[in-house]
Amino acid sequence: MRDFLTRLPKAELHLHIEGTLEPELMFELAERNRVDLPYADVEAVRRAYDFDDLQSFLDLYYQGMGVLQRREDFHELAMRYFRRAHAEGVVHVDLHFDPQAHLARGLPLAVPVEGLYRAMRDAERELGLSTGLILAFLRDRPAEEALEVLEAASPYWELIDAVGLDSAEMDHPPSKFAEVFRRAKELGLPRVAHAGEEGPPAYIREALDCLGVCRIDHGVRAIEDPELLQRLAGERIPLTVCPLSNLRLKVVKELGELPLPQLLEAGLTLTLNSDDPAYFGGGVLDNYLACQRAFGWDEAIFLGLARNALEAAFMPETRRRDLL
Ligand code: ES4
Ligand code: ZN
Repeated sequence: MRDFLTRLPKAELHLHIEGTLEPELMFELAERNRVDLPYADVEAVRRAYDFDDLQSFLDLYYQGMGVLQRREDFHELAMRYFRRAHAEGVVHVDLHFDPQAHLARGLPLAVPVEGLYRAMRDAERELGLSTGLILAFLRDRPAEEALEVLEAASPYWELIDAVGLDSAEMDHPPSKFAEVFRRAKELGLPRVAHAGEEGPPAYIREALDCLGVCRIDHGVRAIEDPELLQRLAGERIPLTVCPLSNLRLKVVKELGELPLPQLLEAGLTLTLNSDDPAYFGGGVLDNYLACQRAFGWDEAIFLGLARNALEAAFMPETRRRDLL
């Protein structure tokens, strides 16, 4: 099964590039950029990755990315991830990045965007990997700031494949960002949003109704709302679920508690993704393997999940035809 799942052409649709920062690179960049880290060594960093919930993870995630200072740092971060993903049989990645987290540290927008974009082109040329770029807004910051970032990104609108919504979900409903997402729609940008990870099913409805999203990131709490399940199935809205993330952030105590078999039974379009692989102990393949162990799924189910991801990915139709 491991061989089959490795060879299966997979697309990753839910990945935060800043969440691919492994402790080894964190230390290298801290030294190179003279940034102080509150850890003695790589093992101490790994020991700190014991999270109670989403917020306790986000605190370390925003702190860790402080070592990313130059275009080259973002390029190296992304290339290391792309090489790893390629070796696991990943053929396409839609990556989120968090511009506000970098702007708040005093970096110009050009630093993350140009570093990441160059890595995306290099990965295409060197690895044959296609990629899509998702500019994510931080939902625990003001909506006005998100709108300013979207406008400030005008030199890069052509390079961006979609906008997204991430960070702390509770008390930051999607409706808060209705105006920002209206503007993104006006610019012709597809929209996605995290919803129903820690937040209630009502947030998934809002993401659909107020933001016009074409995919829901996470969405596992849809299981609590039968009417919503029917709608997600009927409109074929893909959910980008991240099993190891849900486990490490204590959304569930064991993988087997995740309602993935029930969501499939209800006819939903699921995809399997890694979210923040450096922090949650695994990449895409590990997430596939963990589901195999937890749910005993056969090859046909995994073929269907991988196909769902290729169908929902932000990639040129010519590329999709080649892959499907
Ligand atoms: C995230 Cl797991 C998760 N949820 C929400 N926002 C995020 N940003 C990075 N990882
Ligand atoms: Zn996420």
